[in-house]
Amino acid sequence: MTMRTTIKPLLGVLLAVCAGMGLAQTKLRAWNIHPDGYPVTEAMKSFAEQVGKATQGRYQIEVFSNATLGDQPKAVQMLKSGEIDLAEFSSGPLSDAVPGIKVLNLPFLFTDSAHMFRHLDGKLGDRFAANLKAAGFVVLGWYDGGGRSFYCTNKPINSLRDLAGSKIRVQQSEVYIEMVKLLDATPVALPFKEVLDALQQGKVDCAENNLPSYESTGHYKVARNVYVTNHVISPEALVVSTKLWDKLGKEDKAAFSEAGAKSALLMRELWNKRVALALDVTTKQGSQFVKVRDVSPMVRRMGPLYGKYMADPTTREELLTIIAN
Ligand code: BDP
Repeated sequence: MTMRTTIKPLLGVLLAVCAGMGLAQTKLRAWNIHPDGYPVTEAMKSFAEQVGKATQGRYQIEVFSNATLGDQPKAVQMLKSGEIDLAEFSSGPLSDAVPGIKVLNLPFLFTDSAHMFRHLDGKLGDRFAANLKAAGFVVLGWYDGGGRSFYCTNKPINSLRDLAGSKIRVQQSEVYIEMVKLLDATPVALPFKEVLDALQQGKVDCAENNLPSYESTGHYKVARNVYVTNHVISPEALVVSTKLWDKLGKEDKAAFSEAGAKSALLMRELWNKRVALALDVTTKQGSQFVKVRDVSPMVRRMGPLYGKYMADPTTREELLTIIAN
């Protein structure tokens, strides 16, 4: 008898024995867009470690960083189809797949991260999580997406007039595209990984992001003129596919949820430190920050966008609840 004919049945028996001992191992794949050391990556790794410990090694989560498994819209589909099990998504591309969370990307909705988390860690957060779950994504933790601002390669931006006519890279997400059009600029939707080249080659004049991503991507080396608008303060989410979730037993669900909640707290803590570090690094390397003096002209430009959300009773209620509290 050769190895080939014995190995399969032997493996089957070994796995069955392990399962009987509670030792069967399930390998899970987690998608992530950021590099090592970035708050999202570190929080995901800590999540993976905690799940491993809490389930006595029955779940082994591998975090695939740097978008090695594909860009964000693709990963959203991969999670839905079960090709990957977990992911950390920006609410931008995620809301194109789940319209029930779209309101989260509206410009000038949240005043700061504390305001955002007050809602996300409360009733509205539960509602958005329910909408996500119905679409195939179970939220394990809300992460910080920071405040996004514009930055450009060629000229200082001192006003909206300076942005008009520019080609601005945006996330592959409808609300961002609409927002840039309302500023009389041209939106260019590109995957995150392609932005540096696009800025370098002049395919786009500007991009917009939070400080940690502005720094970690190296965008600051080519686009030194930052117009600090914080026009979008929105969350990101650590999610697991409902396909996997539905297979988990009660205790394992609790282990995943607990690890997710802890990782969110860790992420938010790491985030604040990283914002300060990014500001320091980029300033020292020559980035020029011009703080918008008054956001009201920009808010007024967004009128048609708000109009859409005010026309729908559900998003109207969400929008009004958020701004009132
Ligand atoms: C970063 C988000 C990431 C987005 C990226 C982008 O963390 O999820 O993909 O911005 O602009 O801040 O594409």
